[in-house]
Amino acid sequence: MRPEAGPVPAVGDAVVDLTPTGVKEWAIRTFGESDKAVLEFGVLVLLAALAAGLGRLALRRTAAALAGVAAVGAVGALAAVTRPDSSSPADALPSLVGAATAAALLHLLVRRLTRPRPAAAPGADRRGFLVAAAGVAAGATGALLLGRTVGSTRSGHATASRNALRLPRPVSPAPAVPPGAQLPVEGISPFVTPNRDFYRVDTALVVPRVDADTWRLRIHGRGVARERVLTLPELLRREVVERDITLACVSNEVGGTLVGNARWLGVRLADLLRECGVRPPSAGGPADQLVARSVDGMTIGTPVQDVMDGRDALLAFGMNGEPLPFTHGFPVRMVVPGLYGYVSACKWITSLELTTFDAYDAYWVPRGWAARAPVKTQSRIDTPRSASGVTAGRVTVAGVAWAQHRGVSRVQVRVDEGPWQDAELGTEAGRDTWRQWRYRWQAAPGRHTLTVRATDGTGAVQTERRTGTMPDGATGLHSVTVAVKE
Ligand SMILES: Nc1nc2c(c(=O)[nH]1)N[C@H]1C(S)=C(S)[C@@H](COP(=O)(O)O)O[C@H]1N2
Ligand SMILES: [Mo]
Repeated sequence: MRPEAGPVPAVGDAVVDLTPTGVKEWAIRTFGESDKAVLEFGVLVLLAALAAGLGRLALRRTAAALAGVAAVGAVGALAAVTRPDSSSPADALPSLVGAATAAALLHLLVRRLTRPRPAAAPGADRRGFLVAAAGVAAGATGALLLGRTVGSTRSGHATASRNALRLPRPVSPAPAVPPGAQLPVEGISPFVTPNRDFYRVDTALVVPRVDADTWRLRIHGRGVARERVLTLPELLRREVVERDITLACVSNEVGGTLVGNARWLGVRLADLLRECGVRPPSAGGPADQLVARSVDGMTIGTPVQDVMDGRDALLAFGMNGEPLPFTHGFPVRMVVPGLYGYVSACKWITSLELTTFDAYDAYWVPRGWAARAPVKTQSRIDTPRSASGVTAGRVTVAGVAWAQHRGVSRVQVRVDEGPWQDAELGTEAGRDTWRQWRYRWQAAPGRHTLTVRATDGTGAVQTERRTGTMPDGATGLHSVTVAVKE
């Protein structure tokens, strides 16, 4: 069975989809990247509590307890078959087989406890019960391990296809990162975020492991004169480009870490669309929204105009010199400079449909997020850290600022309520990436608050007005307070 069809991930995923956005935001804020582990643990705790309750009930009313087991199984089965990535009723099987097994075991265990005791061996039933229960636990563990082994041979195909992937050389390589883009400051975010440190945000409880050999991308919809279905080798044979692009999440709070910069390898999405006969709205094309779908049923809507306006909107298969990691969308994802991830960066992509914003709302839109969401100008102080202590004298304040596709033209720092002072900028690598900055501060003893703001390439200054992440990205200035010692 597909690992995603298991009752725990299926119910967990359904809970994610049904959870009100406010609660989801709270969970991301509170648990960060452990949010999924917390959710799975919650489902397991709930199941354990239900099992204990049904076990007690079974001693008095076995039929009612069996009905309870059936109900739990039905919830799992229903969740599994109604997931958007479920294509077969067989996805109900893990829950149904699990419930049937649970019912049989409950029956067996309860009988052990309630059978009239033979006078000769008082207490034997309790021992019998414990032996049977231990047997059940051992059997369940064995089944789990067997399932894991079978599951790993399945995902073995995906792993093998990723190991076998040889990334092509780009016809249009990214220019070398200018040496001055990386400032020699301890504690600053590196200009290129290593893959293992790159933030991850998605709704998938089980990371999709897609076999590159069977992967397909379908392009269809309004204004598509020539529909296409592409394989990975076909994509790799196209004109390959390499670009440095900073990706940011709309859920990133001011000063947050849901942003990263990588060197992406892929093909230009606009060229591909043009070959399919797609025209942007500005040239009279009938579709203004490009909806990307992923293997796990995510839908992400991007303005066709943005994809085709000449920016480096990519179908990417490489990230920092290696094939995309599974967690970042192997084998192929979208990356569009200047747009938040939830409206541009579909991972594990399988289809691209041309439609309109009027006709279709992508996944996050009915959940209260804006349908269109360009990245807002932001800046962050990486060092010194908030609530840290420094020694009076020269202190280097440094961090990153981003305003993808507009570029960062200026960064300023304010100490307490003082005047804005220009920071030194790292060399610009391009307007689609973040930019490092540093400010040499003559720190006087006491508690001080440092605040940063950026100006984008159009001359617009980052707004001071504080807004939350909902519906289209947080605004406001990042501050840190530090204690300066003599
Ligand atoms: N299939 C899929 N793609 C997705 C998402 C998702 O949940 N599922 N999340 C999006 C969001 S909200 C962001 S911010 C980026 C994050 O990409 P990363 O995890 O590689 O950093 O992926 C986008 N692509
Ligand atoms: Mo996001």
